[in-house]
Amino acid sequence: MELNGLKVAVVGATGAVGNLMVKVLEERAFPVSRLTLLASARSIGKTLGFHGSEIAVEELVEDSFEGIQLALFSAGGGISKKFAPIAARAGAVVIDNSNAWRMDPKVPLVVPEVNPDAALSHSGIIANPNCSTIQMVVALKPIYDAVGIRRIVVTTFQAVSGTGKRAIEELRAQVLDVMQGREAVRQIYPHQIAFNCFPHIGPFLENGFSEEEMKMVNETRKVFEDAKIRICATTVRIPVIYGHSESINIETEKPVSPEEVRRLLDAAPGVRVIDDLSNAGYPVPLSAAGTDDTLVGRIRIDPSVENGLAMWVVADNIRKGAATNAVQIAELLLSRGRL
Ligand code: NAP
Ligand code: 3JN
Repeated sequence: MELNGLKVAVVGATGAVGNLMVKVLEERAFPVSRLTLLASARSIGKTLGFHGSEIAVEELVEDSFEGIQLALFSAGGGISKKFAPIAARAGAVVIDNSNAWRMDPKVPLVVPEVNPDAALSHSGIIANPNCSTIQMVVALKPIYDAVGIRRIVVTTFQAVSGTGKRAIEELRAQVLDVMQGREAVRQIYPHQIAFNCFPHIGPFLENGFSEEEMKMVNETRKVFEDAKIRICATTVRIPVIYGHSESINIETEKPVSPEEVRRLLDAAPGVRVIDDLSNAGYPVPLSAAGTDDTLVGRIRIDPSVENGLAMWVVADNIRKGAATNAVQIAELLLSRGRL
């Protein structure tokens, strides 16, 4: 296939996120002249469809990036740590979905609706934040800009697709096991996930928080360029396949009414307000799944603090939370003549 466009590689193309990256490149008609699909040796022999062609998956090796202009990575932090600099040295712009480079001061951490200009200062690698961070900052940035935010308390309700394709299979298999009276088999998670939930995402750290919780704290501070904003996160895994939900309480610098917040969010890029209580109108994972919007509802005063607001935010964790955000960064670079 020879089309006008860029030579693009997707690293981790056979995974939950990588697969969707290929789909999102196609859906958004991103200009691709040649697509290289990379994964482990286990995937040799597999193919993926792209614009009507079947493309063979290749094994990721050090020479994989010759001639590549854009490399989208989603094969985990270890692979990104080793191969993103190799791809960048070969001349590619890397957009990395892992935790490997997010907090490196030389690497921009970008959500196009929130801090697009940061992307322009890259030196070969740009990082995508964690999915839970992305949807939170998309929803909060318009409020942050209008009235300032001093403090955030967030509890997440995260879908199993955030853990990858094997976790999706684990939930499906456990649901069948339980419904058919068998014991649920656990392989990925520390507890049964079917008909259950647990406040445990990533390893626990010495401060008692999980790694996922501290990602939300540190990444939000970096994206907002605000080292002082106070944040407390609790991240919870729930038996949903696609769509992370977040209950968010904020303390703003200046007072703001729920009506004004609805108006600000209605005008914000990438945000859809669904807040119609009389018709059970609020976001749910099943309405976010398969879309690229960040859905916000249940916007109300939090009377427990001065200038308090509470809201409920839902997005498709592997679309806006990962694949779509990465492709949007590439589109942003292209539109600014930086790709
Ligand atoms: P997944 O479904 O388990 O897929 C993992 C992918 O990595 C597969 O394509 C796999 O290839 C590939 N891979 C594994 N080991 C490899 C190796 N040694 N060499 C080359 N490729 C290798 O996981 P996922 O859910 O797509 O997530 C992948 C990564 O994306 C995560 O580890 C995380 O860093 C990132 N992620 C980010 C977010 C976010 O919040 N922005 C959300 C989810 C995931 P095989 O099929 O050949 O094994
Ligand atoms: O669990 C989720 O819902 C999101 C998971 C993200 C994730 C999973 C494994 C490794 C990450 C991430 O994006 O932070 C990583 C990682 O790159 O460290």
